[in-house]
Amino acid sequence: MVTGQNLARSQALYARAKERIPGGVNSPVRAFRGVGLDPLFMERGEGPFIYDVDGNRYIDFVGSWGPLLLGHNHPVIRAAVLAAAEQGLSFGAATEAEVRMAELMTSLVPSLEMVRMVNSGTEATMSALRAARGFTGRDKILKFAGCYHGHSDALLVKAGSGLLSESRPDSAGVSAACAADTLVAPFNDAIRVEELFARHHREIAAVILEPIPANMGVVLPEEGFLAHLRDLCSASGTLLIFDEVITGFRLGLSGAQGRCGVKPDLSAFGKIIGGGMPVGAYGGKREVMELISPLGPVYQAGTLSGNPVAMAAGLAQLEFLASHPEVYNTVDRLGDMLFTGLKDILHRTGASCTVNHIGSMGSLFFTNETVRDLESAKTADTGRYAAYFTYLLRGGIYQAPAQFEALFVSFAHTEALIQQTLESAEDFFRTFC
Ligand code: KE4
Repeated sequence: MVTGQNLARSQALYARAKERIPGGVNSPVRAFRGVGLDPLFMERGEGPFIYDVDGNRYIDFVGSWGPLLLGHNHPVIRAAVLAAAEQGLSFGAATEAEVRMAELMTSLVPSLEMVRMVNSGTEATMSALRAARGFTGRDKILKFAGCYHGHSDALLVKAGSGLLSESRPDSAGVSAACAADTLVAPFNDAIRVEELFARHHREIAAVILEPIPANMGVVLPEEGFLAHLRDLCSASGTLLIFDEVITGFRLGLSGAQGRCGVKPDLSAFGKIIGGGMPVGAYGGKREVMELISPLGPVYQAGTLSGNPVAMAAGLAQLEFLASHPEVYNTVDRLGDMLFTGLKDILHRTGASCTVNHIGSMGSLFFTNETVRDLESAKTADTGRYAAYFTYLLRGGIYQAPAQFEALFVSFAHTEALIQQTLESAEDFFRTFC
């Protein structure tokens, strides 16, 4: 239990970090600006727990933002990484592990005929878009407000995640010319999408979306929305790209596309396929992927793409999931216990919040509106979220330090830990709401 919270070493490290690293962090959302606190510096993870540099232990619902479906420091993943490292860290040459990863991913996801490894989700979505533009010969892309696809220029338009916690959905430094080819529609707004297709008929190379967004908080696609996008894209020669960096292999072995029954032309992956190491991937139809260099004219490359140690981590996690599919029953059941439990607490305490969830991921929004897109998500009271975050943190529960993110349950979490979290949440709502 964390009381009083000695944070001396985090504070000292933060003071040093701010001198040499922008904002003291290597990724904005880690700065805790979304909750008005100084960032914690973490030192160790074990199963469902993460430990800060002052020795405080937390039940971890961030899970490195999604990769750790099996929890921190899983013995199977650790052993695979150590064994791979014994052989060498990087060769800049093809290795067997990359072949096994490509064969495993394409065997699990029906829409994946070919796949290319990269080093991050940003690279995966950026490269998938380039493949779509190369395949169609078109320039425009259509994304959805509040979806976050990493920080490539064309996609930093009305983006989610850390940009929302900085209350600006666009980034400085993205040229007007670049942004001009990016069309934006509200998520779940099929009519607006139809209008954009009508106006830019056969100019749109790709529609890219998180099929189940998690970067404005978790938002669920309304009945028929994904299928309608599929039909619109098929009718106009536009490629449908699912960004499954979060949902891939979290919502099942064939991700959100398997759960929703809609087949994209290309998909982007990351997080879980790296087992905690830097890995991304993009892939899909063979006729598109065969345009990728060295086969075709769409260039894409990476010094550490398919890195053998990273492949070992990702393969260890994916092979474990493929041979233990019951993991999904467990994480979905624990996710349901957490998010349904939160809904019951809101009902009992009359707190004006709403919960969106699916499987082992979900979000608690401090608004009583139905959250179905970015505009409704932004009605959330981020100040009250910050108070909730801080209260639970003091109780030893670590959630996303920002309202517009997701909570992630792992295979390492237990019913007792979910119950402890629910009791802390109920204490908060009974005390402050
Ligand atoms: P990376 O480049 O951070 O590996 O992946 C970018 C990305 C792409 N697509 C989706 C759906 C994503 O969620 C992400 C990154 N997710 C954020 C958390 N929402 C990463 C955390 C961070 O930015 O530090």
